[in-house]
Amino acid sequence: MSTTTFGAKIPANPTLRAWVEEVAALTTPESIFWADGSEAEKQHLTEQAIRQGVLQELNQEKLPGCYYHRSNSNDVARVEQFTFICTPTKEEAGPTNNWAAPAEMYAKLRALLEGAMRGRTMYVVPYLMGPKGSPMTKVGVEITDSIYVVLNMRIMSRMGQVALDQLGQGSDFNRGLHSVLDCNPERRFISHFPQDNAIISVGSGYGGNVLLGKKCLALRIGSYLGRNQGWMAEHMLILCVESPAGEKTYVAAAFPSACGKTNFAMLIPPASFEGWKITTIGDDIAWMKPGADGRLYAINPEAGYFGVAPGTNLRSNPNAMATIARDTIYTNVALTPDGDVWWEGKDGEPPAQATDWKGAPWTPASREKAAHPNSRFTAPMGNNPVLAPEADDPAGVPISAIIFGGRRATTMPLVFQSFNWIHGVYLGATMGSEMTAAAAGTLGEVRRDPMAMLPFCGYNMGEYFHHWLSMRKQIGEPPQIFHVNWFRKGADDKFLWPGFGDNMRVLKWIVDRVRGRVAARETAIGWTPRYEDFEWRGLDYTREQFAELMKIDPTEWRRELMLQDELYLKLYERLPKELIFQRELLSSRM
Ligand code: GTP
Ligand code: SPV
Ligand code: MN
Repeated sequence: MSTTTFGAKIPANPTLRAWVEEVAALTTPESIFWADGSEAEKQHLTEQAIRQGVLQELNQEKLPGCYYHRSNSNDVARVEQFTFICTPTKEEAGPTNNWAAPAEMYAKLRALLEGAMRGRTMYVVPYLMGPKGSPMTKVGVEITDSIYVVLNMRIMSRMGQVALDQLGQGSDFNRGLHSVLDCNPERRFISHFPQDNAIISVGSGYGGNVLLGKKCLALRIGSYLGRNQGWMAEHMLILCVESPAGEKTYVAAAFPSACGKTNFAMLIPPASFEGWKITTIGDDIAWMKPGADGRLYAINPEAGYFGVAPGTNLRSNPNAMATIARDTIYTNVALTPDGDVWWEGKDGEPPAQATDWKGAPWTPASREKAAHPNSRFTAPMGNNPVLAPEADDPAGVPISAIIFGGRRATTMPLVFQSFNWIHGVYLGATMGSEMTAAAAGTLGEVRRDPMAMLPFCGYNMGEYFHHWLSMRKQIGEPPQIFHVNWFRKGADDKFLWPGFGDNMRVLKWIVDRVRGRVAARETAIGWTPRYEDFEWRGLDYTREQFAELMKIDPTEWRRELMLQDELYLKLYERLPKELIFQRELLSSRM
């Protein structure tokens, strides 16, 4: 077995070396490649990926540094049914996770991994989740046989030598092992071992299943560590609202997968909001910890965006379009004859001819979609024209507001504010959303997705609610909690709210609320805005339209309360009594 490095020395860390040797002995690769994260290494790996047909070069004049990847058509989204939390007892994983006994899962995976890398290269990818030098940052090492994973991890995390430097001689790092195997859904397991700080993922090459720093470490293992260590790992974007006077307010928001985090994090305010600016700290994950001053501080553990392509265009998200114009890996979008990319909802007319995400010829007359609905881009955050400098700040940013929001055609008004932290936790815990293409499942069906963490909580969801409630005691100045819904529809099945940049109008109300500058109306469900408290300049939106958008319909809410039962019954044994009281209070207010 040969070993390659690209500039980096093989680290002297005995724990890391012993583990890498152990994995090599099991998987028997032809060679081992230690990734250093350098530019030269990127070039080398990219050339190799092109030779192997894993990547295809795109039109370098239009899209410099951009490449195309097509995944196996059976492997295009996260697979919640094959995702496991392997804790000593089933109780610890809780009723919302698939559970397997660690010893059994290790044995099963070991058998699958035996000789799995024969004749192939095994890549060792050290990485940081979090800014260099932050006390909140964690070290991970992912061993993978996928060159696509290495190139994506390079974008999504601070990868290579920087992580080895932070690790030094330490042994506190997440061990992630990934092999595509033969990409067979019957041998696809995304397994987490929280007590061992370990992840093993086999049988898939799709982002959320295999970029192990992201959902596996930063959320599933992260949430477990956070509960034990007094911090929170959340499926939240982080943004900064800067007023014309230069006043900065930091906001975190949890929306389920494919429900608008990337869009909201990069929002461009309408022209009438002169002097207002939104900058991005993160678009998917927040790690939050109480600071010495009693406020809740957040970092974005990631360094790039793994974003949904369909619907991204110059009107909906110009900053994303600028971000993905270079140094981006596109996965499962459509290809045009001139080496450009296309997806449903991109600007301009559809191309007369294209190759669809499966590699088949496509024309606008085709019945199938050109790009997969969950096709994605992987782009470095440094490309974002509105990247906040704070994204690299080891101290993080103090959060003033937390927003929860799902995709709801009915029931949920545009925005309301909770009465207090416990009520806010109840709003997050009972959040519902329609299923999207980001995970395999029934599209459009409303399911409870507490805090947008249903697929990502690495321990018992009831305990997770307890953790949220108990965090209040550590935070002297807690963020205010809000609920939003960009997706309410009218009788004509059209969205009632324009969304995207116009969400700034909601954000401004939220900022004004947390700064005590605006009144609100008390309703059964929480504090709501009055029409006259919104900044309407530049948008023709009548009082009547706003009333329909904000309507609280008692019949719909009675159904909503019944739907919560599904979750409450499932979690009954560990459900905090505070949440049961909140439901009772809401019910009596209704
Ligand atoms: P993940 O990466 O899966 O976690 O998704 P995300 O939460 O970052 O969602 P993203 O911003 O990529 O948006 C997903 C889809 O929602 C896209 O098709 C967007 O066009 C659409 N979307 C985002 N914001 C809005 C909005 O304000 N209104 C409407 N109607 N659609 C929106
Ligand atoms: C999500 O599904 O919430 C994503 C994409 O952000 S993935 O990384 O695949 O989980
Ligand atoms: Mn996400």
